[in-house]
Amino acid sequence: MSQLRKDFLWGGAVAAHQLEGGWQAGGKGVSVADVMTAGANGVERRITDGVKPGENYPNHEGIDFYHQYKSDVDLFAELGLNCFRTSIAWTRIYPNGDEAEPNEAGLKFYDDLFDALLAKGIQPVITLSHFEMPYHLVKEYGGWRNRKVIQFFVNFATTVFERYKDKVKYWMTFNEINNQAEYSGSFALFTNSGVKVAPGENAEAVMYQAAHYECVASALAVQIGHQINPDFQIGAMIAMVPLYPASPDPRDVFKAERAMQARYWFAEVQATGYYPAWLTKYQENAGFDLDITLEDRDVLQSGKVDYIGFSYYMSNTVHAKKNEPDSFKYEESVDQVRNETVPISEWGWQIDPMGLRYAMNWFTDCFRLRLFIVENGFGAVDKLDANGHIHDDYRISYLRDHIEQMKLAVAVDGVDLMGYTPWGFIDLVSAGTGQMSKRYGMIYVDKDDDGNGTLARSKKDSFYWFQHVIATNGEDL
Ligand code: P53
Repeated sequence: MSQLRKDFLWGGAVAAHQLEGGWQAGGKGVSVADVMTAGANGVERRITDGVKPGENYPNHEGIDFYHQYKSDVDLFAELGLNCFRTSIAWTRIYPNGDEAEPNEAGLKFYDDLFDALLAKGIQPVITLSHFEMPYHLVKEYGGWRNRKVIQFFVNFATTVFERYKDKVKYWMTFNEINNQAEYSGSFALFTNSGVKVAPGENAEAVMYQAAHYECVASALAVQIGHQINPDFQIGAMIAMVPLYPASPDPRDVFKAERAMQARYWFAEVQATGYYPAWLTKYQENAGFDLDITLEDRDVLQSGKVDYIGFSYYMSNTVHAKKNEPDSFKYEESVDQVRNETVPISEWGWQIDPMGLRYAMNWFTDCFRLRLFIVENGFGAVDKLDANGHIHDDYRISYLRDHIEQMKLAVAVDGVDLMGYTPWGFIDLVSAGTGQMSKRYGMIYVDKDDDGNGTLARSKKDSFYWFQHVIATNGEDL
């Protein structure tokens, strides 16, 4: 007897901008992902001021899923998936974001994709906003720092809820809405919120404002979605990176507590409808002038999410500074230290399978909601053997170790888990670096970091391994 539920959702996860390509096909508008160049390991992607000639924008072609989805869906079916997590590119539906009417060609694309999936018994699981908002909303409105963007998002959400109400049951509002807790760099604020911080501006205050509008927009979408179809399950989507104290020193322990609060209040607002007390106090003490109205607070209360979707790749460790302020303010870029008890990937991500069990327990303790692991995986360089095959035992062992911990959380700790969709199960463009060579896939895609390659698909060893895992409902790892 499997320890996992009979209707467990076994899938794979991707995002529109990282695999579709076709960046101008069918009237699609320019998204924030379309103005991000390719970086490298340790080299940040640049955000250009619009699309510039001569730059390498890896998302423009992605892996050409826009044109190849039919044969890809056949492969997904062969793998045995019963669900497929992707996002709807906002710019296919509303190319600029502020139009009155949606773009029919974009709507039709997702009709065709969802039909192809459903014909194979694969349910779509849809993220509304996954790092791909219309660039026009950045230029004209300043991204999510502007309250007007709430209405544009609600229009988009309403359009796709109505259109796909009989094809999609599982939704999420904002992908990894909490990445922007790291507000000191340009990446997370831009990908989450289409926000560029001007010189002299307080990035932290801007982040709290943008994230607040997103939480309001998310709550409105939850309300509207439930009116359109009461069977909809609409979740939050949180990047879960547990933060451990570097030592038993009470200052480190409290630092870790504050760090967890700072990274996960987004989940609290979406799950409970309330801002946590520490944050309201912190914002007050910092003197941030935030537009958070009483009406907004009502909206948050009436649009609570049905489940917590989350990604899990790694854990991190934090320590208190020598002169820690009373607030114990968490600064992601300076407060982390290397945890020597766990190994790291080539990209410096700390590999910690047990952290997944910890995270599942933590979420359950806090919110009493069902959980859905909607991303997990190992980014690694794959090498073809003489016959062109990839023997990715390192990926299999990463996934096996995490699934084992996931099963313990269910069987021993009683966590209510809906499903598991490993990230990038078909190779795609990395969000963080724009590389192809940081691969997560069980399906290999022949394309390199410079954009060369045939785009041909082939199965890695992990494909056959995961196929068997699904067939046994996770019993045989
Ligand atoms: P890449 C940072 C930390 C954890 C997850 O990431 C993250 C990020 C952003 O880089 O992003 C999620 O491609 C995200 C996906 C992304 C995936 O994790 O940088 O939801 O879009 O591709 C893996 O290796």
